[in-house]
Amino acid sequence: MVAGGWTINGVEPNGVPSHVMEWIQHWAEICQPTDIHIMDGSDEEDQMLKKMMVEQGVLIPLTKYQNCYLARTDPKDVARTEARTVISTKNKIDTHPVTDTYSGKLGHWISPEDLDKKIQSLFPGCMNGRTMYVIPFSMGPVGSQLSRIGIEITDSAYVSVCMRIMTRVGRQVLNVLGDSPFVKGVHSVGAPLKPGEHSALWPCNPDKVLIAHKPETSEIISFGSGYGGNSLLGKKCLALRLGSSIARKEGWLAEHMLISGVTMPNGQKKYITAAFPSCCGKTNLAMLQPKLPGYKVTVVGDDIAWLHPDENGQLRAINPENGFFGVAPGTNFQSNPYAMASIFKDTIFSNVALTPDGGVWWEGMGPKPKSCIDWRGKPWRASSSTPAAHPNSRFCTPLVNCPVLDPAWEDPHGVPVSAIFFGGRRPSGVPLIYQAISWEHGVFMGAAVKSEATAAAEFKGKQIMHDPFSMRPFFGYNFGDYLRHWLSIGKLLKNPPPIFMVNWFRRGHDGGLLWPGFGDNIRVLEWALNRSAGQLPASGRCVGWVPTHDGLDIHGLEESPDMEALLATPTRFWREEAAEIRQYFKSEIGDSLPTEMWRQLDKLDKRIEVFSDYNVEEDEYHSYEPIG
Ligand code: OXD
Ligand code: MN
Repeated sequence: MVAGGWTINGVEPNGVPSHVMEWIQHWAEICQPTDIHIMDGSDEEDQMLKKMMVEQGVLIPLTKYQNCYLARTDPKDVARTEARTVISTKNKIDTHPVTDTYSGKLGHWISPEDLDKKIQSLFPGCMNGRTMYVIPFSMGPVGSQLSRIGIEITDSAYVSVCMRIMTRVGRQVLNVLGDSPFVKGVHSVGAPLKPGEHSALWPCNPDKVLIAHKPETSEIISFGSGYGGNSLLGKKCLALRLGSSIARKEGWLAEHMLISGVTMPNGQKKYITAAFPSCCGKTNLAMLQPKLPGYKVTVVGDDIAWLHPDENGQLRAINPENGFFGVAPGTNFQSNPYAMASIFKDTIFSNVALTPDGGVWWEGMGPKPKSCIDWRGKPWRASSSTPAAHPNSRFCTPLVNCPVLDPAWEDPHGVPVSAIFFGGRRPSGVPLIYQAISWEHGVFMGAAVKSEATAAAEFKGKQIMHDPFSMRPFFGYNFGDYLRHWLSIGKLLKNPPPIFMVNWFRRGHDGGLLWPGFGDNIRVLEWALNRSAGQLPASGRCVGWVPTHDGLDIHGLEESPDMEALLATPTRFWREEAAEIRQYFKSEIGDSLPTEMWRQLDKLDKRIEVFSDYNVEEDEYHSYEPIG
């Protein structure tokens, strides 16, 4: 059948609401695809698309596993492109907190007029020679009051099959949508084909990448990149950037957080959420295998949490996603046995190495294979000096594969949250764990998060960057307003969950990590949950409440950790840290910063002086030499 001249799956698009059809037709006229395919989300469709991509050489079947495939991206299209990710609002101040000294770091603003001009220069004819896939998807359980419906148009079959893993895709979504509005996502790899021309295996247009968001009209426009964070529009674009803006208007929070259930030896179960910057171990913590007897951790989500205060003043969380888009390097049977148990079925790997037996390998997975094909498709040997897998290579796996998926993972009302964690990679100065003194102090701690840069975006090296709430690349609106919103949510909660900061990455004099991490992180969670229940004393320090030196259960650890070094709050470090935070607040957030945040910073300054005698002295700070 035809709509405006286009064949749609060769059939009548029954059941597609007319406002959706009009929108599809509008973009088809601009992008000029060869044909249109509206996804029904069925297994048959999935198999058909994968078969087609295998024939084209876009996907390589991994014969060692069940229904698993490998994709290799263009080497220029391997991570989120933060510098080309923009938010478009009528007024700049609604996107970015500082109006005079624009730095772009807390949201890149573009005017609607300039964005329209860019769209007009990029999209006409961009899908020539390609199929336009239309993907109706639900973020959150289909039909839940807390879920949101989006539709993504894309000319990438890879994006279509990955979206089917990461979100709930199909006709049932359109049935629930009816004639309601939806989030409109348009994506093109930006590589039109002339008649008779063959497509590159990974078409993209790195010089022209644009990832744009229009919170005022609920639209996402993505051009030139097929990399997941840029092209799977339900994830960062909808669930975080537009999501945070919708959440502000509606009185909830959209956060870059995992959600997990922790069952304690007494059988009590508590849910936690935790925000860490990209590539800092959210997936590992989300499905941690506890090294303390009697504990069990179950996962609701590993990347995004939508947090709603319910009518009783309890904070509740849903995971809007349906899959894991996890970082492969470093994942192994020790660091994350449950991820390893999840990913060798129904998974699409991107940019990992291919082993001779039709399997995959990455750095930190286990013993090196003698030889393999690296992520660029080139022969690789164990003696090679380049990595076999890209540091930001990924597995895209359905949540249902996870053996420790929480029974309430699809509860339409969400799970109750008992504690909130922030964290980052901090080689020195920041204790293994500390607890905020109040909700307001916790919001300040979130605002002051810093972390070493990782491979998830285009940054190079190990510089320590501010990443407030681990949301720096994902804020959909003015960061000062975001902080005000967090402060106001605290007032809606009857018992606001306690807020903690954790740092698994502190290093000792020799540059080695002081804490074993992974399954032993349960020892830290145990302390936090006992603190939440008011069952433990703690030591008041400049940063907040720190465990007493025997506060954490460290029995049974192979090597006794240096708890003194792990929990130290060196005065000189914290003086410099507080001064640097003040500078950051002033230059990056300026007048938008709520006065409560200045108050919290003044209090930190005071506590640093009051507690200055207490600390293990500065040698710990000075002796640290960054490694690598
Ligand atoms: C991700 C990221 O892919 O944060 O989750 O980059
Ligand atoms: Mn993430």
